[in-house]
Amino acid sequence: MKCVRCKGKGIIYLKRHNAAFCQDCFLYYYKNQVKKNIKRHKMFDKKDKILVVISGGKDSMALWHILASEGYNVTGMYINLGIGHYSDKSQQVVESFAQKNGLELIVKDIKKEYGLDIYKLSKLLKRSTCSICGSIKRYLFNKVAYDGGFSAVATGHNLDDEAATLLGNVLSWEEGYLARQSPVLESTHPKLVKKVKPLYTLTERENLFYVLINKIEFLHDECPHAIGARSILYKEVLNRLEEESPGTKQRFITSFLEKGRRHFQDVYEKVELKECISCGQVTTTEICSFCRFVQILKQDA
Ligand code: Q46
Ligand code: ZN
Repeated sequence: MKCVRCKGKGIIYLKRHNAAFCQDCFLYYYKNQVKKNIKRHKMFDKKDKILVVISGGKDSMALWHILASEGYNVTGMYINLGIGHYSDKSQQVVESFAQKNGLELIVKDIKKEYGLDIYKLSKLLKRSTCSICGSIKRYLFNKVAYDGGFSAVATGHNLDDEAATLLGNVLSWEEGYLARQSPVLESTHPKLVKKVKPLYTLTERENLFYVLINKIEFLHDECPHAIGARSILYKEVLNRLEEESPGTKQRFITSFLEKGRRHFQDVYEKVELKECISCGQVTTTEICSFCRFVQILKQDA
């Protein structure tokens, strides 16, 4: 196996590109992909202040590392969601990386700061912990970014995540979600900050390789609530397709972005946005779900 770029010894083979790379050329390829994605979708530039959402897993750690090493103005944001050992361990990993590399980090603790408990809320509202958790995270990403004057919120979503989400949304024709699925979600309200996914063309395996080569510490464990999630089944199905027909995931995403997504555009634009009467953040209801969660738990105490 020879490296396609320098003809040295290849150490990683990327089936969908039918290409092998040595360590240095893999890093070159990886960096190039990220740079291209940022440029192609006009995500941000060096003058912009970027809030990078960090969970402590390989994808977000890779994103934080590459953006910082490429000289972007990045600040990490970690949310402690009160998920026992998983949250404590991931916070440690993230804080130690920030400290060792002299990177800015904002930490939010939903229990300590807002009295929120995703388990209590899930019981009281009869909703899954993931749906409660997702609402809280989305709210805080945007609020912290807006209050701090950031130009964009960057997340570590990879090609496997994006293809699995797309498959799930297509299977049930979730028009609203299909309209929102994009590597760049432009702001549609002055208080909504743009969302970007610079790693959307890179796979989980490539991100893992990147963190291993760069000796970046990361949390190997997944959130315990991710186990058994439907998205894992979709990933397995897509992996099977990818095995048989390399490039399936990338084609699925790129053709959707080029040809499919525009058909759902009006669904996205038609959503009526308001400002929460309690906190002023953007919502589709009178009071946003975050403020409702805080109220519900106060009443229950
Ligand atoms: S939503 Fe669900 Fe994640 Fe929250 S509870 Fe864990 S798995 S962290 S991406
Ligand atoms: Zn609110």
